[in-house]
Amino acid sequence: MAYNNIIVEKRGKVGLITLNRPKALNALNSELIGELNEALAKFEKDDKTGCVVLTGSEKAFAAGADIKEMSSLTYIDAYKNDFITSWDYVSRFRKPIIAAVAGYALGGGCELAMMCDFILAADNARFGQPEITLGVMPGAGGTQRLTRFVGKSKAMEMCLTGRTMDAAEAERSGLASRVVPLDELLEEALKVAEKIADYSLPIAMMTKESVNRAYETTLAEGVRFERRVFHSMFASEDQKEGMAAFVEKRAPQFRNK
Ligand code: CO8
Repeated sequence: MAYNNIIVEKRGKVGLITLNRPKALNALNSELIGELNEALAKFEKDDKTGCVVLTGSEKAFAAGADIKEMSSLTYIDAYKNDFITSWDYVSRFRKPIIAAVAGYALGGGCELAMMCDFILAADNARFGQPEITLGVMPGAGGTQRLTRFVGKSKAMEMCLTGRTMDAAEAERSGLASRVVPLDELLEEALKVAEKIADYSLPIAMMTKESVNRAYETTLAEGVRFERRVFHSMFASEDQKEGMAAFVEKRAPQFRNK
């Protein structure tokens, strides 16, 4: 299906979603978010999709929520319609999803990238939460997720001053998993996604769920959760295949991928 604000493709077992509002530096408006959610829901249902890459253009992953759309919003409308709640579907997407970020990832763009499982950054990436310069603060998890990624001091400085972080600082402080040259970003993201998609999908999904639990509970509870899920993996044919393949010195052929 054709969308107005995103491009959706399949590359083997990898779903590729490209934010595509070039004239507005991929500013996130409600139509774009609706399309993104619909594309993700389709990939979630599609048995032949094992991982998704979310990317933007070389200049901007996304320069934030669409300020022009948001500027006349009233408190009552924001409250009644629970503004932004539908924007965080990415954080509830159950399959692995990688943000491949080049250029600006500001405000809602930075928040969207942080909702993904990890961020691969191009060397020209710039991350920031500049909402304070607009008389608001981050509203799609920025004050919470950025703090968990980079710690209180950096998150507080970024949210209070609106300063941006370059790719090297983002990698150093744990916001990006890795930095790659701009012209290799998409190729590298797709390569990593293919690798993930080649493993057992349910095992990858359980691994994601378990890592995410680290952000939502105590260490003891998280370790307990991990153990329960780990035990359940011994009921899967892919565990039998993965370990048999190791013992027999051959490549595993996972069935559930
Ligand atoms: N919203 C709407 N339009 C935008 C946005 C935006 N966030 N960012 C850029 N644009 C538009 C510009 O208005 C301009 O359009 P036009 O040509 O019609 O005037 C076009 O994109 C190109 O932008 P610039 O001419 O400004 O390009 P520059 O290269 O000079 O500057 C910048 C690039 C530095 C990125 C600059 O555009 C900028 O500062 N943008 C705004 C960044 C910002 O403040 N982002 C935070 C927005 S608030 C927010 O995200 C709240 C989060 C809420 C939750 C979101 C849920 C996911």
